[in-house]
Order: sequence, then structure tokens, then C-alpha cells
Amino acid sequence: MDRKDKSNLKVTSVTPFPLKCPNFTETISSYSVMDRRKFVKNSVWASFAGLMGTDIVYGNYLREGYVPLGAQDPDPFQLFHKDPEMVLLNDKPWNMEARAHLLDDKITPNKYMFIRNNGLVPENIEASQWTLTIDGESVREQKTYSLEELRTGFPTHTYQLTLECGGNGRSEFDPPAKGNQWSIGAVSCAQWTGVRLRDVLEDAGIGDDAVYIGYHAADMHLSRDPSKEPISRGMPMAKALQDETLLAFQMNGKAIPLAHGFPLRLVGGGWPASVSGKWLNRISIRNKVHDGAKMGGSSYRVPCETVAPGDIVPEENMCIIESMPVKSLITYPKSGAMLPLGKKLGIRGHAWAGELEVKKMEYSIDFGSTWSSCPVEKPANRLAWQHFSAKVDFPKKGYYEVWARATDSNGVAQPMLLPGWNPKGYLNNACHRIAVKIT
Ligand SMILES: Nc1nc2c(c(=O)[nH]1)N[C@H]1C(S)=C(S)[C@@H](COP(=O)(O)O)O[C@H]1N2
Ligand SMILES: [Mo]
Repeated sequence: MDRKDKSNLKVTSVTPFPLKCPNFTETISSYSVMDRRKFVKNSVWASFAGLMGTDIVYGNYLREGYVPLGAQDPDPFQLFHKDPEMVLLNDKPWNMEARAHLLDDKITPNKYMFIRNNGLVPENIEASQWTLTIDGESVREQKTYSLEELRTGFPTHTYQLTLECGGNGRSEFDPPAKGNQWSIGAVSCAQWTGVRLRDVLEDAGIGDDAVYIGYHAADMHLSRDPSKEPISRGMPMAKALQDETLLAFQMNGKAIPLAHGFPLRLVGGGWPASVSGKWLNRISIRNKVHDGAKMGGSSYRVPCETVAPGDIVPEENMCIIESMPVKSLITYPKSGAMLPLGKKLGIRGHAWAGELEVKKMEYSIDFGSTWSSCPVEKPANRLAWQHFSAKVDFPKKGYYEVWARATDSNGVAQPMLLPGWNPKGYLNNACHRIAVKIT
């Protein structure tokens, strides 16, 4: 979130505060909303208030720097049904990521799925009242569908789709990039069920000059200004018309959880997950590249040509991120595994390559000097991640790192270290590694 967003935050009601607070030199009369916000800014209380639409009773008594109970828990009231081992990166907006070992399942369960919100989660959603409108310069006939009409009017499909935040891995960038400091856990591969976007767009009619679709959604800008959208991205027609691009109403066989876009979500696997609009209520068929919020500037765009770290890149030299690069994750064992000399270590994980398939998987125990191949399974369907496993031998006692490296169907492999620096810290697909001690 950038500073501009923060300065627009409003606290709707302030708890009456008649006393002089011992930690505070001013009385309520001079105690502004801004001060109060500063007071609780780093506490999860602020987010409870925002998310639950309720006030923080006695919030004024909180000392700056006080860490409330539950601050270590990403989801203390089980609003999103997340595992306590998930890592909370930001609570306004709500962002959390998985640790590598939590992503061990072949199909990511809800409790381990990262959350990336740009704005405020919509409240009081009535699925029976929800509609999706198809409009835009290039629609033949603007149409609005209820969820029921979508569900019954078009064939239903299920795909397992890899969704990785464009900024996954951002924390390694140097000079650092602003934004959520994701390590490796902003990736998921759940099963999505819905109707094809293509079928619905064709039902409304796609104009000859259509080049892009843009999504609009029901979440609110952090400023709570209804005229602003937190995010409104999209994809070129070719991606929108793919078999696997869904208007999904189910995730892992059940209604989509609130945090992930209930009751309707656009899902485009293999691309930065920011193209997969949650809480979807409108899709515009555009006759130009969609120009919604976070389509321009350095949002989800990288220098078209490599630049030196720290370079200022002019807008016109920035290109929209499309297919995500090849990447992999060791999900078992957890980093820090110890085992006696002479025993083989079974490792496993997932690998994915955007629009492409992973063709080769290798691991190294000598900091990348030599690599051994290991089997990688076929994906459950196109755009799903693939699983690899290996039995690793260690020659003697001591400290090791196991590094994993995937190669895509074009022969492009993951770099061992951070690849091309870019202003917002996108597309870090460096090899994942775990620490192992042989005793
Ligand atoms: N409406 C809406 N859709 C959204 C977002 C958002 O903030 N609002 N965030 C996007 C981004 S940047 C990512 S990485 C993914 C995260 O999906 P998840 O929270 O379900 O893991 O949702 C995308 N879709
Ligand atoms: Mo993202």
C-alpha cells in the first residue's frame, strides 16, 4: 500500500475519551483522528475495526508499540479460517502468506492459501442478489447475469490453477522494493469450478475491435472513497478466451471463501494473480488495453529491457507482466531438517512455469556446483503446478543446503540468485533452498 492510500484512511467514530491518558499528554479535545490512527497503526486492532466494521472500544488506551494478543496469529477471530502458521504481512489491507512447508499439499487447501488484498474486503455479501455485468466499448449487447443464470446457463468446468502474486519473492530485492515483503509463500494451486469466461463473453457478443477485458469488483478502496477502485486489472482477449479462464463460483469443491473472492471470481492461471479479480461484478470488453487501477505506472509492470538495480525507468519503457516465469518450491522437509549420516532424505515440492510446462527438475546439495535430475509429474491440467520428489544422499556430516531448480518447456531455467531488478520487485523466481544438517 502506498503512503497516499494511508493518508486517506478515515476512522468513522472515535470512542469518547474523557480522561487524560497516562501515556498521552493531550486531552481528547486536541486528540485528532490522525493521532489516534498513528497510535494503533501497527496493531491488528486497526484491521479488526476495518474488517468487522466495528469500533475499537478503548483503542485510545493502547500505547504506541503495544503488541496486542493475537498479533502473531494471522487470523485471530478465524475470519478467514487460516492456519496460525501463516505469516501476516499487513493487516490493512489484509495480506498473508504461507511458509514453504505449508504448501505441501498437491491441491492447496483454503487454510494455507495466501491472501493479497489491495483494498477492503466487501461486507454483507448476498449471493442471491449478486450480478455480473458484461459491458465495454466492444460488447455487442451489454448484459447482466445473476449467479444462478451463470451457473445454469453455461457448462461448468473444474481446473486446478496456479495463482502466484507478481510480487512473490519481493523481500529479496536490493535496492528494496516497496510493497508487501513476500518471501516465497504468495502462491497457491487450488481447484476452481465455474463457467468459461469465453462462453459468457460470446453470449453477450464480442466486438471485432475487442483487445482486452478489464474486471471490476466489489471491494472498497482503502480511502473508502466509492469513486476509487482498489484494483481493476484484466487480460488480453487471447488469455480471456482460453479454456481454463473461468468465472469461478467454487474453490476446492465449495463456495469460494470470502477472502478469495466470494461469491464470484475471475481466474486466469499462470499469470500474475492480480489478473484474477475477486468479488467480481463487472467485466468490460475493451477496444484498447484496459486502463483500470493498477494497470499503469510501475504496477504489475516491469522494464521491457533489463535495467541496473535502482535505475529510474520511464513509464513508456515498462511492460505489463503476462505469463509468470518458471519457479519451484521445496515443500518437504521444512528448512532445518536434521538426519543421521547414511540415511537418504526424501524431498518433494511443486514446480510451475506460467503458460508453459515444467520439463526438467533438478536439485543441488553443493550450492549449485552440480545438479541431479529428479522426476517431475505431468500437471493435473494445463496451468496447474507439477510435483517433484527425490531421495537425496549426503556424503558426510555437516551443514548443507538443498537447492531446487526447474526448467520450462522452452529450456529456460530458474536463476540461482535474484533475477532482473525492477522498481516494484516483481518476478523473483530464484531457486528455493532449504537448510539440512547431517549428524
Ligand atoms: N477485487 C480484487 N481482486 C484481486 C485483488 C484485490 O485486491 N481485489 N488482489 C489481486 C492480487 S494482487 C492477487 S496476488 C490475488 C490474490 O488472490 P488470493 O488473495 O485469493 O490469494 O488476487 C487478485 N485479485
Ligand atoms: Mo498480487
